[in-house]
Amino acid sequence: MFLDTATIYLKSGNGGDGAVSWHREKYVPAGGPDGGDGGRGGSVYFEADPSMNSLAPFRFTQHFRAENGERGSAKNCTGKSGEDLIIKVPCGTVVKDAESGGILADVFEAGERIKILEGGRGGRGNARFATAVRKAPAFSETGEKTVERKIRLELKTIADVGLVGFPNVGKSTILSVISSARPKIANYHFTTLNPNLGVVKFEDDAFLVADIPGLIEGAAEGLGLGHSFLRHVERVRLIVHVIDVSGSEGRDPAEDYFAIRKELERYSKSLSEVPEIVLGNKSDLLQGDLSVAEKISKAIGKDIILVSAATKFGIKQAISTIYEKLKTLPELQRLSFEKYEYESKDRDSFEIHRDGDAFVVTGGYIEELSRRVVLNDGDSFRWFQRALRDKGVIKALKSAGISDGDTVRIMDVEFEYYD
Ligand SMILES: Nc1nc2c(ncn2[C@@H]2O[C@H](COP(=O)(O)OP(=O)(O)OP(=O)(O)O)[C@@H](O)[C@H]2O)c(=O)[nH]1
Ligand SMILES: [Mg+2]
Repeated sequence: MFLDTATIYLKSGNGGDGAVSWHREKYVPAGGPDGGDGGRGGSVYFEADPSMNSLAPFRFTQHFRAENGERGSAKNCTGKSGEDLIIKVPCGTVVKDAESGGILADVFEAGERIKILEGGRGGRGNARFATAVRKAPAFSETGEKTVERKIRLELKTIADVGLVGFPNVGKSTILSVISSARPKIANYHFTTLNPNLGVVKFEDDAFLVADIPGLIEGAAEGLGLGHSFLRHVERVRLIVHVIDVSGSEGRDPAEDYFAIRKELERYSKSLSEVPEIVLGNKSDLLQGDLSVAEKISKAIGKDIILVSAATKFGIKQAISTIYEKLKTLPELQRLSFEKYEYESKDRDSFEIHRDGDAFVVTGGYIEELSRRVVLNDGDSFRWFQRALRDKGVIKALKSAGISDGDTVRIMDVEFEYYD
């Protein structure tokens, strides 16, 4: 099954906790603190894999977690870092935050690796909290916990040329004669159910062609195979619009042409501005009467390159025209977008507000502190008070009008304030 969108859940690894430990050696009583730091959590990356062409692997596997960092241990041993998680996706996968729709990455070039989620920081061991006055800190820091993110993947195929046109005009047949792709070909509508890619070799060069199926009038509103495949035309450099000049199905090729143009325009203005070449296929059925083709060309106001995928008439010429045209067009480019940033963790700010008589201190700085504080440990609590003073929290409380005996609430603890 072809799948060009997927929703998955990603989580980078938590940081490991710092350790509390004391140096022990025979004949050395009361050694100093030697608890090591926790290891870093693994990060999550996406890597563009040119051998993949759909997001099918994400149909059944939706939860991905990088490894957590391990806790630190005695003898100042830092915990092992969590292994990074590398998830392979096809080239052209656009990664979005599912909640906000913000774009995190366009995984574009084969082999390219992009970090999506950063692993959590490891907590510091008690050895790191020792100072000249506090020789035996009995507390350490917990590792940073990471948050699971809901992610949306959208494949926007990267190709130089997009083959568009009404069903049954011969797009897949053309792809099969110009490239080594072997798409299904049959005399009914919607034979092709998902975009096919083919590499066209020309001179010593090559270009990539995508057969975009299922466009009919109303596609932008969901008719036919709907507009979902227009996503794959979005970033082609050149549109090759195929019409059936023979009108073999009793249809008017000029009308079909305008119907498809309308869908492209409805989908997006930029898509309608992509340069276009028109191929008049099934010319073998005209039996030499080229006046029909001239009429169509006049009606649509564009030159038509006559071809027959069945007899291969005009095919070489068409390939070389496409190739020459591509040479004049800008290279394929990744999306230009402003990278969505997850709110970077605020580790620095605090605020004070009143709750009845109490002074309540909250904010990112306080949460960071809470990773380090074991409140029933006197030593840790003293360190905490010191940190509040250094940070200017005490000063801010004073400006907020605190006086001796008032209650301060920070995290889960309340204490009385005395200067
Ligand atoms: N006579 C003639 N028949 C052709 C030519 N090219 C394709 N056909 C026939 O037209 C029918 C449709 O061809 P496909 O290549 O499947 O058409 P398509 O545009 O890919 O169609 P969908 O996948 O349904 O959108 C098949 O029966 C082909 O054999 C041609 O140049 N001449
Ligand atoms: Mg087809």
